[in-house]
Amino acid sequence: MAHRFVVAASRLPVDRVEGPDGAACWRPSPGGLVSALEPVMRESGGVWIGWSGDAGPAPGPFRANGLDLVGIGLSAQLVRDYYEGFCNATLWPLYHDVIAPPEFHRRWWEAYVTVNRSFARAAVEQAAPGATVWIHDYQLQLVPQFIREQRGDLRIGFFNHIPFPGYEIFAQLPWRRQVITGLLGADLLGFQRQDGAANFLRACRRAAGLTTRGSTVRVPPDGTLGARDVLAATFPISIDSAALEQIARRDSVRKRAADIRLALGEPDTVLLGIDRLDYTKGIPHRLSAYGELLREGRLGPRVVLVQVASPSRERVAAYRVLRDKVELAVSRINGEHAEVGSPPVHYLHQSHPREEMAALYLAADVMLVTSLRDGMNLVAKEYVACRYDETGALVLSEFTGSADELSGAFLVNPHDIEGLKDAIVRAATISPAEARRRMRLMRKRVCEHDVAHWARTFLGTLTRTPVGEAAEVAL
Ligand code: GDG
Repeated sequence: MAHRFVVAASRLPVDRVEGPDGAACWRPSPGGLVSALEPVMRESGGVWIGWSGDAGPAPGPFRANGLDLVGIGLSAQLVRDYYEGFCNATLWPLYHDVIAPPEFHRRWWEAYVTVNRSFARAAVEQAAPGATVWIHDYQLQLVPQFIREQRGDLRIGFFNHIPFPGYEIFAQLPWRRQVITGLLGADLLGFQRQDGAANFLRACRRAAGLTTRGSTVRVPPDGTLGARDVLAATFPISIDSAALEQIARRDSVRKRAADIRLALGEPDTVLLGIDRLDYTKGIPHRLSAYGELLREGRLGPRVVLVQVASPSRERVAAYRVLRDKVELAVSRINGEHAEVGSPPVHYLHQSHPREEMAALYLAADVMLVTSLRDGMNLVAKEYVACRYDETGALVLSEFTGSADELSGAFLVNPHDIEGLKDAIVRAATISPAEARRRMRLMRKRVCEHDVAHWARTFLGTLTRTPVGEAAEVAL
């Protein structure tokens, strides 16, 4: 099949579920990325290459939810070595400033190369002459090179959803040079923040001895990639703000938000945290600050924290350790401060439908985002999108990409527990006029710079990047 637009992302935009007759079928797993790329996929006859999330053979090319999809199969061994190992226990901690110690195993690296080759093979098979290929995230950093070596005619873009670390940290990676070469197969490399792009350019100079000029890396003619210029630039990702606001405005969702407050015992202040249960999100820091505030009585007696911690990467050791740590901290706070029927922390280790998430955002007076490192953090933007009545306050870590854009937030260094406590108190006691002023600022940004704007800007830049006879993607 020849497609003019090819997306390669670690996961397919669908989940395999069991149908009523017991047969496997596919259910859309709606996410920001698929809603951003769907219009381009439809207009340009695009295809999405990804892994289903289960060990086993590839499902083969199929259509689901109106999209052409190609599955990549991973054996149980590759799931362990590539996904749980190199992606989640090497690259993820390394790229998040070694909050957890990264592990380096040669077997995991070999699995990473193998899986990246499978993705590249599928992309080469699917791409029409001159097609545009957009590769996503740290799981697929070698795919640009593996495609480029076979197809000089394609226009290749890569977007890194997580931070790209400073060179002192990146330099620990035994395969740093191979990763740089892998990425340099692309014509355009997109990063969430300026420091990500700058860190990458520095890594090109230091790890690979290449020359950079401004935002451009010069790839020399002696390698397998041919002499080319590669552009590294910043494209902060966003959300489908209008669609989420529409959900938040539904009567059923507003009613559910009111019911949540009622179920919480109609407190004066509802604080909310929503995160994948991940050590990058700073959940223990948030709980420490909240526990101390309760002890000091600075938030008054009628306050609750709802902490949604959606299950994530449960087979990776560091995530099991974090879960125990968080659950111990929650029990300690509740043990010290609860009265019968009214715990000060409501902890939900569960995933929720989108409508319930919107209701939670509506029910919260203060949203807490305390990541220690986060490429963007979409939760912060989702909270803002839901607050169409311009109420509510956001406490936001300065170590998120969102902090560059959401100037109406109370910015915090989550390691500074005193500073974090002060910010929570200020956010919880904000005047309605001040809250409106801050929220209006943030809403303007999130509404104008939505995920469609992100995709348009990236693809617009990619199609203007000179490359042989490449075709234009319909935007
Ligand atoms: C990576 C980068 C970057 C969470 N729990 C539930 C649920 N979610 C949704 C949220 C939000 C998404 O998951 C999480 O996005 P984040 O941006 O907060 O974080 P990561 O998962 O770490 O994402 C990050 C992002 O990629 C995009 O480039 O911003 O920095 O780490 O949309 O709403 N959704 C539902 N139920 C849940 O229980 N429905």
